Amino acid sequence: MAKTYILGHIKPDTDSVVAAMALQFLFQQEKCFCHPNAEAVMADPLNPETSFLFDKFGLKAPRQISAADITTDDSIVLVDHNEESQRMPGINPQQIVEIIDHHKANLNFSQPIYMTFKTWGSSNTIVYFLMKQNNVVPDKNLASIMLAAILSDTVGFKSATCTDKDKELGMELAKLAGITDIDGFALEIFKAKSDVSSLSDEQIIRNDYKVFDFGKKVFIDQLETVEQDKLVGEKKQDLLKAMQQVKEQEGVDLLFVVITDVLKVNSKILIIGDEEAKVAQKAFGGVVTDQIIDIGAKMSRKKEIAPPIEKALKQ
Ligand SMILES: [Mn+2]
Repeated sequence: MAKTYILGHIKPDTDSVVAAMALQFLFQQEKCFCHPNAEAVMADPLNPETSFLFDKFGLKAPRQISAADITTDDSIVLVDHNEESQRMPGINPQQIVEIIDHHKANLNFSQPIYMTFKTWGSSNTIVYFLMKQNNVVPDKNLASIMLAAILSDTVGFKSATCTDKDKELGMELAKLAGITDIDGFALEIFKAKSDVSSLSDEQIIRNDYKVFDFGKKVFIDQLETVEQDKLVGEKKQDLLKAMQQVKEQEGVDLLFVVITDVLKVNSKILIIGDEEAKVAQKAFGGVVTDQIIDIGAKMSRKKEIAPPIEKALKQ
């Protein structure tokens, strides 16, 4: 029997993996989606945060597959991504029948498909919304990790991408999960995410980076952590050295490393050169001191950090 594979993006985060599992649950409960033989799968292994959550709730991770495992009769549902650069390499776009996502769309398909796009903070908010529309209720463990995924993607309901819908539906999931101490749960997730003890200095610089083309090539890495003091303190010199190496390896014009403290709701940027200092001061105001600039409560690279840098470069 032909299968429907539900796939999150490559190098999946908690939102991606859990949304695929939640969709599998929904498709199995509700026949109107016409995916009777659906399976959540993933392209790469779990990250440390997601592993922590699966251990905590005793859940099994989806199977890891490659495009070669998908036969020509099978269908594909994408969740938490849509662009080709984010998809499992080698999958045939003609087999994609449906997309559920909260990112900017960049699509050009030759066939009509089902699409559910919302500008909410987490794909799991969208999947739970679809569950509610169809009177499907997730079990306690699934509700727990769906809440975890929303808290992870919205930095505990605090990021600029978080909407009222994320809070409203997140609170409903908390009730189903029997979780009352939401801040405590969020802190546990942040600690799992920000455990940098196993990462090398270069891995920290490459932890979560994007290279933007703002006329100049700008590398922006972001680390969400509860240990900001340590990273901009005792680890600063080592990180600055690694930044210089990565800058040369990548051949970028500017390189920034943003250390975001998710509890204090504060970001500090490590500054390696005069050019970076000039651009950062123009973009955020304030002054670079000892190769650090404090940019206050800005936490979203997409909405609050990359746009001012782009603007400063174009002035
Ligand atoms: Mn997401």
